[in-house]
Amino acid sequence: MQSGRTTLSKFLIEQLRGRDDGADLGALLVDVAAAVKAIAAMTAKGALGGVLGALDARNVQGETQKKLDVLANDAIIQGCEWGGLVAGMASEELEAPYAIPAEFKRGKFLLVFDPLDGSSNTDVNVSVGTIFSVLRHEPEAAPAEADFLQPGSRQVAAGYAIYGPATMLVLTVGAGTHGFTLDREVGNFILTHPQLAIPEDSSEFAINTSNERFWEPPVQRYVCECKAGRSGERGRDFNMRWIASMVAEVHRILMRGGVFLYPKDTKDPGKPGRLRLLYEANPVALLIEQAGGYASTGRGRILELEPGALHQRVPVMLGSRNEVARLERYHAEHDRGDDQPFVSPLFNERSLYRPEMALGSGK
Ligand code: AFP
Repeated sequence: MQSGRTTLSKFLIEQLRGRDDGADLGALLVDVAAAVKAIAAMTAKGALGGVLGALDARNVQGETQKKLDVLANDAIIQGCEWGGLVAGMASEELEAPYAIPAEFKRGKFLLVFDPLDGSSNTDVNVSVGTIFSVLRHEPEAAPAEADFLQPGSRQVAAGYAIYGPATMLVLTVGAGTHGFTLDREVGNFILTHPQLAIPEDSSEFAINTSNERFWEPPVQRYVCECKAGRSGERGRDFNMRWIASMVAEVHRILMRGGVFLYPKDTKDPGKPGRLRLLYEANPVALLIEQAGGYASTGRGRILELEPGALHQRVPVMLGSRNEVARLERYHAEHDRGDDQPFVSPLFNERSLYRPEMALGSGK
């Protein structure tokens, strides 16, 4: 039964009708969706596509590039550069912004993306995704790097695709967060999850606990309390998940609540967090807030950060509002110096959590 289904194109026409540049924004998002379908097809082939594994190259972050990172990057650039809709693009895989070739008209938008988030998961057949953010660009001139450095609150659209058992596109144009499922036979994204809503409270957290000794005390306190469950401060048991693919964690949170944390740590003092502000944290923060959740660094709203560099990293804590608010409170108490050492009944005297443990050498 095809009739009565809302396709992505129909949804965009209805959502953007009457909005300045609405038709152009809709057309750009349709181009992004077409690129996403190409990436979905590549990832779905797995080992049969001959595209798994690493390249003998590193990206600007010094991370080993996977073949699929580069192919996904090319799919988005080639899918979006020709339509006269974007003035420039920036990607996790490119050191500097990509300038639109002279043969194509320049448009009013900037497209910023992580072509394949969690790409280390492709070799083990676990969900990966594409994250993107659309910003406005007023001048006629080719955009400089500084033009991309806009706070997340200025995004006109944001979304991600998740390549899992089903391929989904989750999107906001500033009026709620909505999920579309790819009908592979027909090739259309169909609205299947309108108006997603994240519960305010949750008992599920996601964090890479192998970094525990490098975290700041407020994060140690929060996680320690979650692990203590009903015998501790929180008075109820928590569940933990870690997929190592932010898109998949965020997707779970949009479906059933929870919190995802990639906090600042002392593992690599040169990196104030793992995730990149412009093409990971900002788009995901907008999606989460449009679904009623909250996204913070622990010390303030992610969407209000003034970016200082294209590949800037930030601490990320997002999901169910009351949990993220609690994390902000713990950071504030710690910064004021009035947080109490947390004593979990699960820990004996020797492994007692004390704030100064996190401030030590990190060994
Ligand atoms: P990539 O963007 O390099 O694929 O990294 C994925 C990611 O940034 C994010 O999706 C995960 O939450 C995180 O890395 C996983 O990191 P670790 O499990 O290695 O801590």
